[in-house]
Amino acid sequence: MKRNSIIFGVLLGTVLATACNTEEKNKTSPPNIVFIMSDDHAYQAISAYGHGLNETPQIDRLAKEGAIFTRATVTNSICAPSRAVVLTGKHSFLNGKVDNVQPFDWDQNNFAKMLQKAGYNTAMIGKIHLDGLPQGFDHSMVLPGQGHYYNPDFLVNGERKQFEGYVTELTTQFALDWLKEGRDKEKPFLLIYNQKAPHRNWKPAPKYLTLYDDKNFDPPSNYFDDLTNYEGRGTAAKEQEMEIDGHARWGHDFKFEVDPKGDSTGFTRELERLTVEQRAHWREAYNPKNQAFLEAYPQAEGIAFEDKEKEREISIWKFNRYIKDYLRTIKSVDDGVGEVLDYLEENGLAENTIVVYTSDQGFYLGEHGWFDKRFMYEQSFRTPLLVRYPKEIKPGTEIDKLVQNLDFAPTLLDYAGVEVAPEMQGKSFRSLVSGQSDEWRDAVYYTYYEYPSVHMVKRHYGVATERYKLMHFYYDIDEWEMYDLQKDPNEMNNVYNDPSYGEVREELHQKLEDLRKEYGDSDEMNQKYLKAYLEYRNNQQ
Ligand code: SGN
Ligand code: CA
Repeated sequence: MKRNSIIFGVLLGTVLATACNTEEKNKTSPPNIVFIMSDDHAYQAISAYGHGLNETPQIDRLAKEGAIFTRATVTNSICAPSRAVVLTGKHSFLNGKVDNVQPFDWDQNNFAKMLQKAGYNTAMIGKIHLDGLPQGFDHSMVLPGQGHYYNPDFLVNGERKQFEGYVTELTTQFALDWLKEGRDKEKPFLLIYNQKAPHRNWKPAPKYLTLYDDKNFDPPSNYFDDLTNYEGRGTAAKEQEMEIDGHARWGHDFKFEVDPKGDSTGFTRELERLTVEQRAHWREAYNPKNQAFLEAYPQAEGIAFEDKEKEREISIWKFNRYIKDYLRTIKSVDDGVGEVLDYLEENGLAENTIVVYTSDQGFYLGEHGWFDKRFMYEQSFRTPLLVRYPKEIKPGTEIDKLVQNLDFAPTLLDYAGVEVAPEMQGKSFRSLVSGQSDEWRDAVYYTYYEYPSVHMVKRHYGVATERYKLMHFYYDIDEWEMYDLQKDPNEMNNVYNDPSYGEVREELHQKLEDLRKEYGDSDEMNQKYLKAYLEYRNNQQ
């Protein structure tokens, strides 16, 4: 009897101690992280940013319940390099992935590896665009390269498998599967959940093929920038190849199987990837719209228009086809965010989970007449950023400081209580966003390398402060541009040679030099990467 009660007492003690420990663990346990990155999602197309273009009620939940960053930027506005910066916390010229073309070295350190070592269960689902098996993840299910919108292949821990369905919905489903059944529930988790959408060529989900059909979108005020040949800017703006009315294609981009001249566009071949039902459904949605256009504008291509008004109408029609498809793909991204947030809430995980929503860079939605990105001009330099963490971030927080994707790794490590690696160049914005500190950098550094290449955006680097921007375009030109964002938010007027900006210009030159020194960049570094790029491309051909 006595022995039994002693055993009982010991057992009870153990149970109580465990209960207390669990409670203790909950209070101090490291936060879970859901890091959501879409591809080419412009801040203009998130309703929380207030541009009135579309509604993204699910993404907006993060802004309402957490923080929205109004001047978050990237260090290099292109896909794979941006992802490399996010993972490594180092500028492109140090992590080596300066363009989409040359390989990424997965053997270097990244924040997922560090969290994994610190006891996190980690997964990467969706688009990553960095070749090789992702390192730092207990589970990975990624698209090879750009991936496909319809019936995509995924590399499931390195093994290629095709799945029937729509990529955005599948990516969400795989992320939820891992949250529900795949992860180790004894450990804190890091889920990187990356959508391919709204990347070119903007193929919407079956259920959204006719969304916005009854709407008309007005293009931005500088949509017809090309008509003045980019007056007030330099050669780089003039010589890009990313105009909606000029470089976007009837087939691939505007989804015509036969162009206005009656030629086949090659889009029929793209549709072969769809199942018979998907294809029939697709044609049911697009054929009538395309037919209506061809009837209204039988001479839309090949014949020079005498009628300026008609030309303008066609250009605006193209903008509408582009923006509607782009926004349709975002609708599915937004739905997915809602499903993941619901899962966290319904399972008691919302309180202790940091949710980040961002994009690999911004995008032009007709500003300057463009689609695509790459330039240090505002719309592609900036990226959306929303962060929810109820334990530390007050609902409705707005941050206008110059944070960058370079800061993501240090910030997430900081939240997780893991010491930031010394080689990381970003800065944790944890105390900034919690309101504990207001201290922040006053300038950020930018680099872009992928030229000559698709869209022909020239190599450049630059510095941005809250008000000004200074850029240097080099290689086949040698031109400086400078903008006063307060007076000229659309960046239409290069003031580099305006004498009244002489003093500001010198200050910006100094800042640029300081930042290049601080981060370890130089003209020699640019030459090294230029040489490697040209050699790599020669060897590929
Ligand atoms: C593809 C796109 C380009 C885009 C690059 C880079 N063309 O080449 O428009 O700029 O990817 O995009 S497409 O015909 O394939 O759609 S990135 O997001 O991967 O950097
Ligand atoms: Ca991208």
